[in-house]
Amino acid sequence: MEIPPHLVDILRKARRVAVLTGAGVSAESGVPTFRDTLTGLWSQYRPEDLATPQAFLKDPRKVWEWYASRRERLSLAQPNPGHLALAEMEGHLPGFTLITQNVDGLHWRAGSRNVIELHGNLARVKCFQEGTVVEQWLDDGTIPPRCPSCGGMLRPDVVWFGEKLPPEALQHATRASQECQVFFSIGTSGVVEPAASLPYWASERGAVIVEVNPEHTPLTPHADFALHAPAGEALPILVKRTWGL
Ligand code: BV8
Repeated sequence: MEIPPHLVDILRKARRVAVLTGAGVSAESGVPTFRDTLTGLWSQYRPEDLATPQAFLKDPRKVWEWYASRRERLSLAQPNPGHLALAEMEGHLPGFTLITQNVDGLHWRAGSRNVIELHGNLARVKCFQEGTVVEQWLDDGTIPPRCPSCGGMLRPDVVWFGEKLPPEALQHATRASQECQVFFSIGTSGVVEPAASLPYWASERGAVIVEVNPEHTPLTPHADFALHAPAGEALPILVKRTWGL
């Protein structure tokens, strides 16, 4: 996999870099991408039909069990070389912001620190009524489990379709996108808003846009560099070529 020498020069001079990741960066950790999360058991549903408050109210057990099965699968997953390369990149740059759409927590586990979780985190659970995060609850077999303080249903602490993103996270991500010199879009189909707009905010302010994705996406024509390779292959080579150790 060749890294354009011009990109290496740009990265070496960069002071502020922003990265947006999607499900593709976790694919090599065995976490199905969102579009194919619905293989097998869930293939008859569209993600948008399960990851919504309406779907949860209509069939709380089914939605809770979908997330429980994803949590289960995640417990077997490890950060892959793509996650690790991003954690290493952070250490080489004065300003580095990692904005993720993923809810799998793998960037944290890989050692990344300045992480913005735009869509929440699968490992956290909150009360559907109060919106407060709940650490412990009575596991009496009731599905979904109930909030210890108000008896309401518990739900995963993720942002569903039709729900607002955490305002401070979105603000922070937008600012990082507008202030960076280089913006990476890695492993995302660039469909889901408002995350999908972040690269355009960066490009509008003159940032160099780098896409890492084996497939073509709506962003590809707007990217200054498009690395058509898996993140777990391209990112370690990029980091080594730029800050070689
Ligand atoms: C909001 C958490 C407003 C839950 C997620 C137009 C029409 C209809 C609806 C809308 C619209 N415009 C905006 C909307 C609303 C909607 C939306 O964008 N819909 C889409 C479908 C059009 N957006 C929302 O609802 C957002 N909220 O807008 O609120 C509002 C305002 C005020 C008051 C109330 C409301 C909330 C969106 C967040 C939804 N939650 N996740 C959960 O995970 O269960 S989204 C979920 O799907 C992911 O988090 C992620 O964001 C998205 C999947 O996208 P990707 O990550 O890109 O994954 P995907 O599988 O698509 O692609 C993987 C890519 O990786 C591919 O390109 C593949 O080629 C590549 N790849 C594969 N292997 C590799 C690889 N790349 C590199 N290396 C590899 N090895």
